[in-house]
Amino acid sequence: MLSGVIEPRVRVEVLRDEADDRASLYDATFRGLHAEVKEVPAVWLYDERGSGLYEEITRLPEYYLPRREAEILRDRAAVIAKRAQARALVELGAGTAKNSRLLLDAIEAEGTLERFVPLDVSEQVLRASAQAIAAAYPRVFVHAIVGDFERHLGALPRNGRRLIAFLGSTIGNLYPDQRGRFLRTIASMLAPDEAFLVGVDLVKDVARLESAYNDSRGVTETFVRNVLTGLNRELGATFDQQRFVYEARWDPDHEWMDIGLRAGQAHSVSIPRLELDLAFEEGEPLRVEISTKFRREQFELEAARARLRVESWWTDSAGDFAVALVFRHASDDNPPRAVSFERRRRRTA
Ligand code: AVI
Repeated sequence: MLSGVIEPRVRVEVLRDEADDRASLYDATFRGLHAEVKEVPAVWLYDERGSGLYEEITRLPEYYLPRREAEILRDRAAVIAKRAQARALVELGAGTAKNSRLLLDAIEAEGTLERFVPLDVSEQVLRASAQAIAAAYPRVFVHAIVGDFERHLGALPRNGRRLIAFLGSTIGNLYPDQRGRFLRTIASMLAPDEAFLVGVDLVKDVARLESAYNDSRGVTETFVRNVLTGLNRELGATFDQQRFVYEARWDPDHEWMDIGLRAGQAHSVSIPRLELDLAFEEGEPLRVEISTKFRREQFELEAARARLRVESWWTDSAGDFAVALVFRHASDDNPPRAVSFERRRRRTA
């Protein structure tokens, strides 16, 4: 574990181990390319260039998600801050932490804010945003954690009541089983008075959903194609961009956007560092990510299965996006003490 102090109020803790991460990414890539629908882990999207492209996506007119979420947070941040009484705002997958500022402002105004704990896989993005937040909030200590929200939640600092935020509908990029595991981990790490705040994109008109991922400037396509560039660079692969077309389409059965590339013709690709020769049929898809869209009842059910309770559910004025304030299930706060069979028998006798 590496630690570094850049300026007195910023601490950057690196939980990722590069060699370990690379080994597990290569392993997941190998497995994904052998799945029924060939797939590349979405982590490949977020190299330095990809992170910049994603920032650009968040400003696209078609990509409504961050603006809708900001509208909700502007309206509700004060209520959230009052309810959460948080000394620390923890943000999972923080990136440039744009919408977190709305929460930081409100928690600061509530008078409880001491620390901001952003967690992100990208060290570079995190260091820059940690510095920017420290400069903008002179009374706040920033403890940035370079890590993965699926693996490093257990390492989050616990000194003082936390509000744990997972914004931007990033939860929608997890498959249902991963999401279940993630929510169960959140439930297990929340203290009874701590809150989890999650932003989710909602099911809506298909044309609007598809245009959010098929923007007219082609930024999302470049973002997704950048994965092939990364695979060629890092694994010595021979993916040829010309042989693939970009595709982002609504899958009504799973209620997710299916995002990736499709082989225009039958051909093979070699990936020497994975010792793999891969045959693509004409029209065969290569998935890069899914982006699930939610319905309230479904989300509440998933939360309940993970022993979480949705206390508030706010949407923007257009009903496009929702922010949910979630707590551990009340009945888990004081689990009933096991009464032995012998004592029960005596009591009922
Ligand atoms: C990060 N995540 C919430 C984005 C999404 O909408 O699923 C990633 C993205 N992919 C293409 N555009 C945006």
